Amino acid sequence: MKTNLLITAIIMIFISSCNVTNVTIPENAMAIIPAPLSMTIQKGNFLFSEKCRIVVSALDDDTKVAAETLALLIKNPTGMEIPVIEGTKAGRGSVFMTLDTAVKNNEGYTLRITPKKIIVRARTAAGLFYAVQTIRQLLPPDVEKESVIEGIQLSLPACDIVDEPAFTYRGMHLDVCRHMFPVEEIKKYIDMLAMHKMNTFHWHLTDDQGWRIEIKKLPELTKTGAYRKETVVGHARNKPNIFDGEAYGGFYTQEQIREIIDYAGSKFITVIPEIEMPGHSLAALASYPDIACTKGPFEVGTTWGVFSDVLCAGKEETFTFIQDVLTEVIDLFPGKYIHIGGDECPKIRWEKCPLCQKRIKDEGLADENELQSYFIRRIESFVTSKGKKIIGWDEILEGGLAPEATVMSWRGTEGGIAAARQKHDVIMTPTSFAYLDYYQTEPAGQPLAIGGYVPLEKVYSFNPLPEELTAEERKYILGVQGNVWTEYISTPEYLEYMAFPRAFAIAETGWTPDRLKDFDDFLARLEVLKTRYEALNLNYFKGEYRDTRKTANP
Ligand code: TNX
Repeated sequence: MKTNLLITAIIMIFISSCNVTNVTIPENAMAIIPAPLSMTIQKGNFLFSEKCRIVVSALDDDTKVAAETLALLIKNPTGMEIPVIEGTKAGRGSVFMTLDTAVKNNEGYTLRITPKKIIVRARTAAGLFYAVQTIRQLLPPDVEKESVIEGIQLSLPACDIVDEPAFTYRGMHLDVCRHMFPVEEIKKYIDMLAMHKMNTFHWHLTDDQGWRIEIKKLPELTKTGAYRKETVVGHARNKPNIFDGEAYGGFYTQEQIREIIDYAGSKFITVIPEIEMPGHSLAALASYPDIACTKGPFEVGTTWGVFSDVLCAGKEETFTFIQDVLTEVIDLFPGKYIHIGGDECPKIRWEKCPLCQKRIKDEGLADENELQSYFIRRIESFVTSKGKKIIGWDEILEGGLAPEATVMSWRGTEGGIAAARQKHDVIMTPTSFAYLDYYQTEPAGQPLAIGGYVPLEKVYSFNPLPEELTAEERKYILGVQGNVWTEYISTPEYLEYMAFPRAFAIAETGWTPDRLKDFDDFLARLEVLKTRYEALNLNYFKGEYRDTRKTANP
């Protein structure tokens, strides 16, 4: 089997486009991303046949989802309907999925494939689902096509895999405010996360340039706040700005949002909604100007950047407004986190606003930074009262952290280090490794992007555990996330081009322990998986994956 994989890998490289980075295939190249903890190849193959049953030790809603995911993978190309049954017994050629507390990691699994049967053990249904994703990557790419292929035989190499994630949080973010994407595209994005064992989709739903979530109590948010009159053309830093003169906008209804949450849930992915405050709020101010410090009127943003008009921290109406929004958001999203933004909030309106200044005085706050902390703390206590937790960008450290807040470290890892030292949970998402809106290769010849340079190799090289932290402090690092801001990403095709394969490197960073990561090996596995991405019609980037600037200036 080793030789077969090796040959497949070599053939794949041979037929792939000439633009591809040169890689040598290591002997053990089983093309699984993220790489499993351990894997031993055994003799022979397992063949899926009509006799196959998927036998689950305890059939509840979640284990059923995991088992049916496998049944569907087999059904798509073969047309065979493999029954999912509860129990412990079945004939030769069956798959046994067992919930087993001997597997210590909540998302871990063991997978034994022999010529006679497949045995999957996991502590939870999520672990069973991840084992299915491993099986998926070992099956031929034809399983992705959703159409029956005459005479196809689905076989798997006999092997033993023991696997578990290094981190509990493995996420991808998507900004739908600067540009929106159809529900179907968001599902495709979620599919790619699930296939690579990620468990979180961070959905950035409100910003200056558009409010994208229906809030029934506040209809102006989607009537006014969801539309901008035009959009800047080219890079926003090219002054004077030129505009396209075309209205842009839209929003997701609560029904569509539920559809996406359920879809993600069926792939063991939690959706974290982000509602930005107190900055990045022009769309809200355009809808409800009374929650600003000054009179307005305000317009939904038409260019990119940071705007001076923000939510007023002095007015009680502001807090009523946010609580009304969050009440509906909390009802919709079943996960434990609500992301409240907190980034890039200029303080110049607050400095001049009598109500904000009164608040500073009344609350005994030192300055506007502490006013921002007051704001976030108040929101946190509301969110906590509803049984949820907040996440905020690292600016929420300035002026003091809210007691239970989780910090998303984006301006480098410093914010994350400071938060972990204060015993707060941290998610690492630093610009220089995890901003997938930045160029992934030399900008010349590339479609317009925001700037920067974050090639695949750079993304892959990230270690979320900072050396500066003690072992005790490192426990607060929950994991890693890639961010896709969409100022310059306006189509599904371009979204896929920017996000993939860099998101797969994020997935491996979240799953595979740092000591087992190897970029050349990752590239070799990526080459093999490319036929699968082709079958899925994924417009992933196919250019230079290495960090050539690093090579140029060692
Ligand atoms: C900074 S990251 C922002 C976003 C921009 C992004 C562009 C963060 C918390 N704020 O509003 O879209 O840079 O890379």
